[in-house]
Amino acid sequence: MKSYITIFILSFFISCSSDSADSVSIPDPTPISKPVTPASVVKYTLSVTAGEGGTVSTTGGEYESGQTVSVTATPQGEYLFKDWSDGNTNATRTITVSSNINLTANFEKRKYPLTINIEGEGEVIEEIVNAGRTTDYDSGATVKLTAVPSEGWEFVAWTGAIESTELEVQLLVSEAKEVNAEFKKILYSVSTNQIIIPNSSQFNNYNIYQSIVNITAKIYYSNSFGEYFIFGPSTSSDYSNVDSRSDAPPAYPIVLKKLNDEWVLDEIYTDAPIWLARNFKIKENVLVLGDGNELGKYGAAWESENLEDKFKWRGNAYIADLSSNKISWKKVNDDENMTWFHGITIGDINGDSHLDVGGVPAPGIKLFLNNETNGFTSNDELINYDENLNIPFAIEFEDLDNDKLDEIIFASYGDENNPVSEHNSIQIYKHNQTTNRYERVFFKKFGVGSQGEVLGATSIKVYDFNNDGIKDISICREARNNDSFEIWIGKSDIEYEPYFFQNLNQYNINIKEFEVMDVNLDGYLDIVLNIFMGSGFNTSNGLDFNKAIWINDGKGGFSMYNEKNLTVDVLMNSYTSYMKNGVLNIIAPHLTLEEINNSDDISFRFKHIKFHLN
Ligand SMILES: [Ca+2]
Ligand SMILES: [Ca+2]
Ligand SMILES: [Ca+2]
Ligand SMILES: [Ca+2]
Repeated sequence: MKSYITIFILSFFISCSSDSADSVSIPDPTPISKPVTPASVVKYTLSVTAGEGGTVSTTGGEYESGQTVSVTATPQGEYLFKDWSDGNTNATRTITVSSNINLTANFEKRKYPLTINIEGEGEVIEEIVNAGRTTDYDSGATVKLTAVPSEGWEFVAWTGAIESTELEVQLLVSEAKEVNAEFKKILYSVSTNQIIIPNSSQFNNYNIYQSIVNITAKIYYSNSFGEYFIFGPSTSSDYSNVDSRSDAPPAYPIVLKKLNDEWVLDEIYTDAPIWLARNFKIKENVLVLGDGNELGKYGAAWESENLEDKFKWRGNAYIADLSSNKISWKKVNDDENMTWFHGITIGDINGDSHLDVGGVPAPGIKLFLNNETNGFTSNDELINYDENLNIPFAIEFEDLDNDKLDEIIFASYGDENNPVSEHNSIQIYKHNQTTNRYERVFFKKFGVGSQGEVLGATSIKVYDFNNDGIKDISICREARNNDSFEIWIGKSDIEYEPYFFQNLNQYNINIKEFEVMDVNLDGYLDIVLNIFMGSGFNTSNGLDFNKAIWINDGKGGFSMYNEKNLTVDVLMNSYTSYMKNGVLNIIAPHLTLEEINNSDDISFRFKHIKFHLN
């Protein structure tokens, strides 16, 4: 700053004296009355200094006005001459001394280009760690490079002037250098966190264990309070052959919550006791969960000659309000109407906008109308069902024709002893204004059953799989060793054509239902199977999630995801899937029976895999 002031005074002075170039005109500060003295030689001081990184040929001295002085600035080492403090950029210059002058020669470090090439999606942050100013011969700056992958990408390596796989590296810039930062798309990531369930006399630890590891009714949901996961209740296998359910303590829904990116125990709800939760449905923040337990000493009582035996498999259905930070549960049925709720659904079948509940298969088709304040009323008469037909095993309420009233969709389990049964069929019932009952309006067989084994329907899910605005129907089926799923494409007026069938036996996997979501973000809904066993899934290299993910071709046909190998070396007992922020999430517990006893806390691992498939 000081040098600029000097310059300013100098130029002001020159402009004032431009009309008398042969003499120096100095404003006389002395009073006029003072005697005039003879003119003496005027001297000025020239001061020349060198900034960091160089020298100057002279440091200056006292000069008579008008005298000229030549000065040269010389850089040293890795420095270059930049300029003089008065803005002059000539390293050697001639100065005419006509006032006091202070001049500094400025030098700067020689600059080498550092070229950074980025492959993939991410950025590189450059920071100077050490400008290298302590010695004359320091040849450059040390630069810290930090690789920052974009969301969904990961850093691979530095190549070029530096070879490293570390995110942070340091590089000495002593010559022109080129560095490449390579990022690649994340295919998947796995995280694990430990969850503790404190020991309590309220709960049976073996029931908790069974609830955690059982494959069915694993429910993810989110609301404005966060993300939650429910372990649908399941009782210990110790109770599989009890005389009655009263000899088997029920299990309870265990709810986890995601806090700061970690799953933690939120609550165990004792007001929804269930022996084995099988199917569920969430609609408008309301969950319906049905007890599909198969407890009883008759074992596979479904095949018993005695009709009463199969009816022993009964339990309760609950609806749950999922809109809050805590769940409130409401029992749907009374004790008279306990049902083997293998299939369960929720929807509005009487047009009052309150969500009603349907359950199958035993005993028969159960319909519960929601009176809101007074709870539910059993009303099986609302449907005109021919009891000579097979009892449906899977049920769904969905408004297929957009008239604001749900249709009732069934798929039966089939009957190996009855060749004219409704094997691999679907049937649809629509409310009839005249009879004021649900009457059958559609029935068709897929025809696959004729290939041999009877395929039993275990779930029905309605989505528009070919994006034509008409809802389509997907069915999950099971058989002894032949699970499958199929797609029925909707035509207008509640007419369905069997379109796609996938037998899973050839892949050596067994499934319990599936979730529907667009995993590759192409706008078409895909299917993620809930695989629970099979050498095709549990391979020596890990769990083969390719076999779980089936990609929609846009028409409602599906093929196994094969773009990349999704085998993940991870241990888990069961899992569920959901999409969040364009990423396929698989969440699953890992716990072994050896880790359980009835008197200690339960500590288990909760796994979270994120697949980036688009
Ligand atoms: Ca209703
Ligand atoms: Ca309708
Ligand atoms: Ca459609
Ligand atoms: Ca898709």
